[in-house]
Amino acid sequence: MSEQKLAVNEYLKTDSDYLRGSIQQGLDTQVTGAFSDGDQQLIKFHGFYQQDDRDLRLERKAQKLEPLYSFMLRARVPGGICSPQQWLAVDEIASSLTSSNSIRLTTRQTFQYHGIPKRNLKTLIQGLDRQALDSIAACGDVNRNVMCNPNPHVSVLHQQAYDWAKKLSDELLPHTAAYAEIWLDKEKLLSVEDEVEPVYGNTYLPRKFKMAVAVPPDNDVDVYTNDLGFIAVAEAGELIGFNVVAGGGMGSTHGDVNTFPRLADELGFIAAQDCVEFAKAVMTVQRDWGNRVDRKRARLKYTIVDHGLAEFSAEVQQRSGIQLQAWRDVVIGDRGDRYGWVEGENKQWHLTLFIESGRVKDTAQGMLQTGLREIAKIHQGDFRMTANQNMIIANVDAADKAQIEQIAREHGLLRAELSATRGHSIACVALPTCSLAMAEAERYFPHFIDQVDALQQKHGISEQAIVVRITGCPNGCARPFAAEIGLVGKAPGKYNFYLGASYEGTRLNKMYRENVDEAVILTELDQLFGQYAAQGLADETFGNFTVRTGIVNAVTDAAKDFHG
Ligand code: SRM
Ligand code: SF4
Repeated sequence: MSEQKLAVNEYLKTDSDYLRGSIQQGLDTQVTGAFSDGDQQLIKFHGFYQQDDRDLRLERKAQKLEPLYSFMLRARVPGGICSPQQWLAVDEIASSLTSSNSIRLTTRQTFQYHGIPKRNLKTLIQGLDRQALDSIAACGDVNRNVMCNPNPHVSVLHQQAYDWAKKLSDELLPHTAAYAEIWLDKEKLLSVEDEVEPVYGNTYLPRKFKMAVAVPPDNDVDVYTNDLGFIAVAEAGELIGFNVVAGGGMGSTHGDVNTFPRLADELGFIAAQDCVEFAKAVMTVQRDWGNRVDRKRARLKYTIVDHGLAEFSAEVQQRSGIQLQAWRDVVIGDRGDRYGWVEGENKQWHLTLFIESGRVKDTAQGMLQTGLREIAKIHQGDFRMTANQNMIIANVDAADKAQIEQIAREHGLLRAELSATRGHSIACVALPTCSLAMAEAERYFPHFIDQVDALQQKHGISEQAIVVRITGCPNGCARPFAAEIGLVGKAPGKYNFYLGASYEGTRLNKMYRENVDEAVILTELDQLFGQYAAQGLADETFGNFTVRTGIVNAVTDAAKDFHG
């Protein structure tokens, strides 16, 4: 059998001297705001992407100018927790070193900066480093930011789950000193021969790898959409172990039946102290078995589909020496955040703020960036970013509640009119920064949700939260294939329209209408909401209703069913 040629990125990784490439030379080059093509792949491992403002592309081209290159940098913040002091620094960096003047909370509990000129990258990374923050492995073919339920009202269990999420993140970091050398001016201490990557090797993983820790009944982290998920199992309020799921992912390509979103398979239960070794074994199986020829088929979900779950599971157990036990009963509930104040077991108070599409910015609608800054100046607890792009002001003393609430209110951080559906819905970044966007998402979200809210009101179903998710393309950054109503960008103003995922995130949706515009979507929703109001069963969610009544069929096997 003839050897298949590996994907270009595989050669780039092998030849990169453990992720150094010619990034330093690219940084020193003043004639262009860009990095070389090869380095554009390697900088992702350092946490940033080269972008250009797509709103300005044509104008720049007409003026015969190079695209206005800038960089998007994503920090690595396991479980989304940072201190007020860190937040103040994050905020100051956004104002002084980026042209977007904003901070973007992401669907994986961290933050991004947009519009960083090349000349500011090093200062920015050093600014983060001074606050013990970094961006290594926030992107690239490695284990990404590890998510963990941030709701601190179940403090003991949450803390235990978070501790493991943090450990998973720390233990699975790349070992290369490239980040420290290039960005933090650390001496090159090791020769390349000495610099080993015990888990990754010099070819790293075939593709990105994502992990999440869920604390039931909350499923805010959308655990089944991850490559590897740990669902906390507790006894008497203490963590005893995890149900493990593997092989989830959202990314797909329109019309390409070899690619599809998939929810993770349930593997079984392991003791809490085994989770790191188990994760390492899953990652090394993916490292060795994953597809290094076709990057579109390189995620763990395809490795599991191609080898079969039994073979995969046996290999992981054999490599780790950890025997999977029977799956424990857990109830998976809600994916939304709890807005407003909640008192924790620790007698501290926690305030969850809705941040539309995670965009922390001062606008005519609200001075969100200033508001969070003012809170950070007086807050004694911590900040927690959620997987729904929101922010929790956590661990507030009862005595400080009133002042924090007043600042939040004065700056538009507390929305009186927040509907149940808006509070459960998210959108990806898309235009103008995302080079892969085919349609608007973040900028379209407020208007679209206004229309959905109006239709829900019309049919008297406003109390029912419906999980709506919009993305500008089928890569699925806002996990749209796990939404009760999913819009996935196809072309400007046109979306594939999906229905039928479960409210809890345990069932994928299915395409209902292809390549349709807003008028069609709203006409359909008007009818569907009418049917739901008239025929929905007590406590029946909208997603379940669309499947029960046959409006869409449930997806039972993503590989076969998704493209319908
Ligand atoms: Fe994503 C690529 C933004 C979560 C699947 N994602 C991108 C890029 C970097 C575009 C690019 O490659 O040039 C986007 C940058 C836009 C911008 O201008 O900021 C981007 N992804 C995001 C964020 C910021 C969306 C958001 O609105 O919050 C999320 C950052 C998460 C983080 O903090 O790490 C984000 N991306 C996700 C998720 C959701 C999740 O992980 O829970 C997914 C689906 C789950 C999955 O991985 O399958 C996701 N992003 C992708 C993919 C498809 C991967 C695939 O397997 O096919 C791409 C494209 C790629 O990797 O080639 C992508
Ligand atoms: Fe960009 Fe597509 Fe991800 Fe949206 S889903 S941020 S358009 S890659």
